[in-house]
Amino acid sequence: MALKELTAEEAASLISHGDTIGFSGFTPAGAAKEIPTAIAEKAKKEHEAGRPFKIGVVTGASTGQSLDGELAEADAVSFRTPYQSNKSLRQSINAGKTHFFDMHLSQLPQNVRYGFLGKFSYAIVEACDVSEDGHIVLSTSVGASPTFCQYADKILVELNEFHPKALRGFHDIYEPLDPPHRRELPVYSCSDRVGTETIKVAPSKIAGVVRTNRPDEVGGFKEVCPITSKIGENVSNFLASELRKGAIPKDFLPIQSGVGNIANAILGALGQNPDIPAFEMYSEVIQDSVISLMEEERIRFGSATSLTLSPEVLARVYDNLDFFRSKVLLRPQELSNHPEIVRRLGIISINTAIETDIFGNVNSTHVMGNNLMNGIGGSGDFTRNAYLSVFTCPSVAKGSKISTIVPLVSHMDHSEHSVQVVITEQGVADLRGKDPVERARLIVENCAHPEYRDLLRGYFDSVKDGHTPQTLDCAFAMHQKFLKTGDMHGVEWALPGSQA
Ligand code: 0RQ
Repeated sequence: MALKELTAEEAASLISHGDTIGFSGFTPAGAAKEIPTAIAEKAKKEHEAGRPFKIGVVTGASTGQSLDGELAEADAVSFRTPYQSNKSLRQSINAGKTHFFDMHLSQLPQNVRYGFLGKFSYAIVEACDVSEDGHIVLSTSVGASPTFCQYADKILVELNEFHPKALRGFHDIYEPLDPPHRRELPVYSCSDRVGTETIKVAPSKIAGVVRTNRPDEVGGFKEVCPITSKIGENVSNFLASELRKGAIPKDFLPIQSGVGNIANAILGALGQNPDIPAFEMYSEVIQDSVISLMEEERIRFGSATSLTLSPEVLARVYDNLDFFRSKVLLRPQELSNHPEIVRRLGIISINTAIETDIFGNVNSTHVMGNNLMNGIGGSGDFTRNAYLSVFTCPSVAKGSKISTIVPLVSHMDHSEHSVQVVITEQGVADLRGKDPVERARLIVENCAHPEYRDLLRGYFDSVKDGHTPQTLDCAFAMHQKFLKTGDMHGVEWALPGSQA
């Protein structure tokens, strides 16, 4: 049976108001592009004609402008999960026009299978190849696409000829059985292959194939700056000292590293540290610095769910696919982020915080308590289950008007029970085995910016009672000061014996 070829507009015409769609994409890598843009156009026409048109958008994680951006700008997203990083969509969410609920990325596929998110009418997935007998070869990410394809009523494939068909073999497609039949996930080392190269579906389920030739919409990374470089150096020196102490096995452990400029700088620093042996990655995302370190043989293997590479670096990979074939596996996010595997492999997790409080609670998702930034992503999957969990961030934000070290986080994603080490450009606070008072001292003295240290010392020094030196009256005074004046400096604690 030949698969039916459609234009993007024809594909979009199949989508109805109220549908929930599972789109491919984990970061802009491998995200559907052509059909979501056509759906956005359809939405605008429907709105002009006075008819409602909004869909539920479920993806692996963030996507590109053609998906989240176009749909949000067309006011076509009724609800969205599990992670986004698009400016227009963020505005729509923070304006209350799009319902967004956050979720640990490893849990999304099982929540779909369990029916927690309702019925999915279509899976819309980008592929580098699709066969008449229903084998779909994904492109630069796996994300939740295997689950979307199995669970949705119908599938639309974006066959993107920008990606070589020779990507076949880079994917390891596996879905666990659901409870009460679930068994252990058989990944015992980063490079264990446990599944298949393709997603296999009944050909009759494929409603159409739309041909495209478009690169992923991945932006480049900012150059490493003195702050991110110092954070990277602090992380790599800390891990090297743990290795010397024997707290990390001598062959080292797999690294999970967050996505973004700070994470890119940290990986670069780890790779350059001669005291750290060549290592493996078991992470969500393989980004630019990982590829360079593979070429330099500093990273031996990378398991992830996406190849989130700037265009130049992806070109390097495509020019040398045979070299990378033995070094990279792309798995469903259910496996790349699975707590069981993270705990088994002994992963060292390194993620970025928006703010950290003096006790080690971390906010990864909200600015000043109410505005969503991106979402928790995989940071919770890894942090809670890591061998060693590290959070990094610059000690100040917005030209030092904001201290990222605060008395109490304005939103909590990772509690003090999961966060073991906090690292800024100022230094390292190793919180293991420390009580709340010791934690507060370490974080303020080692991680806070010198401009804010006296202020923070004044906060906890004045509280004499209780296990945790916290004062509910003043816990958010720094945030409130910023919201009123645009600057956290100069808070005066309304506490007896306090110093500003
Ligand atoms: O704002 O964009 O206007 O300049 O937040 O901050 O310092 O550039 O760092 O790009 O790494 O993002 C936590 C958001 C950090 C990200 C977060 C402002 C700052 C800047 C970005 P501008 P930076 P990053 C999965 C890993 C959650 C998901 C996760 C994230 C912008 O890392 O989404 O961990 N993490 N996934 O100015 C106000 C503060 C601020 C602040 C920073 N306290 N208040 N604004 N900003 N701190 C695991 C994997 O395996 C991939």
